[in-house]
Amino acid sequence: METMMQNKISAQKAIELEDKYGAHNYHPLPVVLERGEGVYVWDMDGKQYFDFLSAYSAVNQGHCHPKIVSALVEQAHKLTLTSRAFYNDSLGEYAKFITSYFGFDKVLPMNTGAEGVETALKLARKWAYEKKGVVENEAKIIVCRNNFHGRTISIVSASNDEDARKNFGPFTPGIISVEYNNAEALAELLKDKTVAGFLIEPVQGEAGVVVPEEGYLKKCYDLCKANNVLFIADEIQSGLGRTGKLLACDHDGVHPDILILGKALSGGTYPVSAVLTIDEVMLCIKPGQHGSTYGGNPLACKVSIAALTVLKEEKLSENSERLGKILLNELKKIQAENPELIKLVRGKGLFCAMVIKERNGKNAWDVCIEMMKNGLLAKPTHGDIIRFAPPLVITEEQLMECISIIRKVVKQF
Ligand code: IF1
Repeated sequence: METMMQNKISAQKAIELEDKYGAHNYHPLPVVLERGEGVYVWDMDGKQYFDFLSAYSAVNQGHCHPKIVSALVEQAHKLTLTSRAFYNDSLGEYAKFITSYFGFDKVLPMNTGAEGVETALKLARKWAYEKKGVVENEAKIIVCRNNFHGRTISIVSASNDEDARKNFGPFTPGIISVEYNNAEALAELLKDKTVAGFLIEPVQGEAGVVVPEEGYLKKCYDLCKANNVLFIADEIQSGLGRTGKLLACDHDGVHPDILILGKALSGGTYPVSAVLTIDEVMLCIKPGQHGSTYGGNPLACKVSIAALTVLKEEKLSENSERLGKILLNELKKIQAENPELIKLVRGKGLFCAMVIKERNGKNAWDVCIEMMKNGLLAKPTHGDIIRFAPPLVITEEQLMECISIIRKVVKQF
């Protein structure tokens, strides 16, 4: 009888198999994970790490949260997927739950974040033609420079990141970009009466946790209202407690016209996204005009209710706000102690980033490799930025342990 050890492939073998048979669309850190629980993950050799990426903020509730996993397992034994060709006993309950949780009339359930963004763009265009009176096929969407909204062709049509766009053309027309954190520039573009919507990440994630100035979101929202343009918030990464409030829009008291959620909407157990808006917008889509095989499936509904319930019951937004202040403060001290290596630090809640100055050929990747060796996993973005985003269940004691790891590693450079 083969023992566990005998039939467990090695970490190296796992990497080789992925390299040989999998697409090369990522360049992962050289660590092979096997288990996760709360703020911790373990590699195949049993080494424990703090997860400071949280699967790009999909596991805000911590890895394998017992309440979310048991909701998943319980429903998995009952009914996983009916398609929307028939009703199921979970979607109505979920729709009521999530719309009252965030304060919207209706929800359109999808699966990935990109599908949620695409759905929001289709809703905005349809609303522009059928409610705002824009001439068909003339509707425009304004997006922010350095945005990240997903990987579909229409979404990368809105990107100014060459890696995301190169050789994926031709691109979707009707998308114009505006400088982030510049309300005056937006005001100028909103003079165009064919604009349907303004799509924004309230805090830009991939760009390296770029936090706009206080009041910027409110100014943009007011400008959109004054010009009958939909304010569309992509809170797929910044939402669900990550920045210290339930939504990053809450820092400016903005209630978006269209809200897009994903990632932690399922606590990292299952792809779930959602688009929430008012009846005037949502009812522009009639039966047969939009959908998806898995959108609104019973499994997703139950998992999402559990994930949102955990968020509230365990006061994860409050924990993110309190510990985020400590994290940013400590990162600022580390920056002051190492000005030759660290250009700047920034963040909001447990959503922080450190911008590294390349020195003696060492860059953010090398810092992440050293942190990995010291038991903390983080990933560089755009070469010189390290994102620090632990699960929101982290305790102050665990956070202080992580800060000492970061301080120790930075000193080595
Ligand atoms: C990758 C980035 C983060 C997102 C926002 C929509 C989506 C994302 C604000 C699309 C997804 C993921 C995608 C993943 C890595 C990660 C990422 F580095 F790519 F940019 F988080 F910043 N809006 N972000 O952050 O959601 O379709 O992936 O469910 O593509 O490499 P998705």
